Formats: sequence, C-alpha cells, structure tokens
Amino acid sequence: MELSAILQRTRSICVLTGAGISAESGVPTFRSVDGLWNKFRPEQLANFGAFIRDPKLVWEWYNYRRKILETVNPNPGHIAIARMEEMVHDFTLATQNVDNLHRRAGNKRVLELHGNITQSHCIDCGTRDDRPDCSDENKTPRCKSCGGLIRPAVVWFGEMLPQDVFEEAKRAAQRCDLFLSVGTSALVYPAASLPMAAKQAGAYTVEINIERTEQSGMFDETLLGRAGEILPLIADSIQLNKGVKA
Ligand code: BV8
Ligand code: ZN
Repeated sequence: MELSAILQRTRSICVLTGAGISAESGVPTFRSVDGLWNKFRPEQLANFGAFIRDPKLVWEWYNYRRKILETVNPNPGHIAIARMEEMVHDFTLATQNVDNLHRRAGNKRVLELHGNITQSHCIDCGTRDDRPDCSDENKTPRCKSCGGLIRPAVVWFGEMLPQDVFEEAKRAAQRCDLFLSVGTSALVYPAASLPMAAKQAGAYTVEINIERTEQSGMFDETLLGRAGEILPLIADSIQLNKGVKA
C-alpha cells in the first residue's frame, strides 16, 4: 500500500520532526558540517555538567542560537504541518526542535520533547525568566529572586524528557495509522524510539529526509527530498481527499 492510498483514508496522523525541517529556514542542523559550533559535539555543551563547569560558555552557545532564531521564519514545511493539524481529525506533532518554529507556523499543540530555547528558568527556585540579563558577557544570568543560575528550558543529554509530553507522543505514535518522521537523523533517544513504536502498533511509517538514515530500513517508505517541498504536497493531498475548502 502506497502513501497516496493511505492519505485517502487516514484519520490519525503522528508527525515527529528534527532539525532538518528547520534547515530551509536557515537554522543550522546538529550534524551538518556548518553545524552549530562544529568544534563542539552537541553532547559536550548540551549537558548539565558542562553548564555547571562553564555556564558562560554554554550561555554563549544558546545566545548564539537564540540570535539566529530572531532572524528566521517558519518555512513551507512547518506551514504544511500546521495545515495538517487543521484538516486531520486526530493529529499529533512531536518535535525534537527547541526553535519554536512550529508554534510560529501556527501549530496549536506542539509536544516539545526537548524543551524550548526561548524559555529559561532558575536551577534553584525554578523561577521562570525568559529574558535573562546576558548584557554583561562576563557574567552569567542570575535569578532575580534567589540569585541562582538561570538555565535554558531545554532537555540536556542525560536528563529525562518531560514524561507527560513523551508519554503523550508515544500514545499518539501507537494510535496513529500514518506516522511521518521528518528531518531527523534518528540518533537521539528516546525520541528515536517513536517510529518503531508506531510501526509495531501497525501504523504506515514514512521517513522524509534529504538522505537515508540509520532507521531507513525500518520505514515502509523513505521519501528522499527537502521537507519544505514534500510536506506541502502531502498536505495538498490530504486537503484533496477531504475536499476541505482552503
Ligand atoms: C535520557 C535539546 C534518560 C538541547 C537535545 C539509548 C541508546 C543510546 C543512547 C541513549 C539511549 N538512551 C539515552 C541515551 C543517551 C542520549 C542519546 O540518545 N545519545 C545519543 C547521542 C546516542 N539521550 C539522552 O541523554 C536523553 N535523555 O535518555 O534521559 C536518562 C537519564 C539519565 C541517564 C540515562 C538515561 C536526552 C536527549 C535530549 C538531548 N537534547 N536537544 C539543545 O537543543 O541544545 S538532542 C538534539 O540533538 C535535538 O533536539 C535532536 O534530538 C538531536 C539532533 O538530531 P536531529 O534533530 O535529527 O538533527 P541532526 O542534525 O542530527 O539531523 C538532521 C537531519 O535532517 C539529517 O538526517 C539531515 O539529512 C536531515 N535534513 C537536513 N536538511 C533537510 C533534512 N531533511 C529534510 N529536509 C531538509 N531540508
Ligand atoms: Zn531562583
């Protein structure tokens, strides 16, 4: 059974996205050569130990990424997923991205498996402070109520994902009849376990990537190409099948 046939009768879609969907917006991916700070492996900076050892360096990296996000916009891939949410009865979006672009594209419900870089809070009292004072680059941002260190609200390597969010994504993967894995190298767990959970529950699984990945062999179909070109075609096909007026 091909994807086009599935799209005619699908009532429940679950989508998992990775950095690849934001590449066409100009957000560097993690593993691409011009990737983020490619002299560091993400695991080296995106962990609590590194933060405690050198909070200034880790904040430099997050402020560098926050700055990029102020200059980019959602692309046709993000927008196609927001359209799918409108059209499909049971639609779930789970993302590994912390870039807030799915929300900016109009998705109302986004399961942020790894948090959101535009948010931050105190590691001691938990007070939220999304605009910590990073003006003095020699100082690390401190909590206005207890003086504790402020950290980005993202999930670092070795840290648990927000369990309610991950469990909801897993339930959606096991409930859907179509699972789309978009722009992810599928190397980071437990997010990378979701496609297999969908497959084992009988969903039709499709990978969308500019190249094959570690998991390509598991998918029913791998569509090689740019997410910003393939996803609008899928959204159009869903719209056509539902005869939904734009
Ligand atoms: C945890 C937030 C419990 C921070 C991130 C099982 C096996 C092995 C290892 C583990 C395991 N279980 C746990 C681990 C350890 C670890 C892990 O998975 N390590 C990996 C490296 C092997 N996992 C964890 O630590 C997780 N926590 O397990 O807690 C626990 C607790 C204590 C002790 C033990 C267990 C937490 C993981 C979350 C880490 N945080 N991000 C931040 O962003 O700063 S992960 C981060 O990296 C991203 O969120 C994302 O998940 C990952 C990057 O992957 P992608 O998004 O896929 O991006 P990438 O660049 O790799 O690939 C882009 C793809 O797009 C490519 O394939 C490319 O071809 C494609 N592409 C490019 N352009 C396009 C495109 N596709 C389509 N169109 C285009 N235009
Ligand atoms: Zn505090």
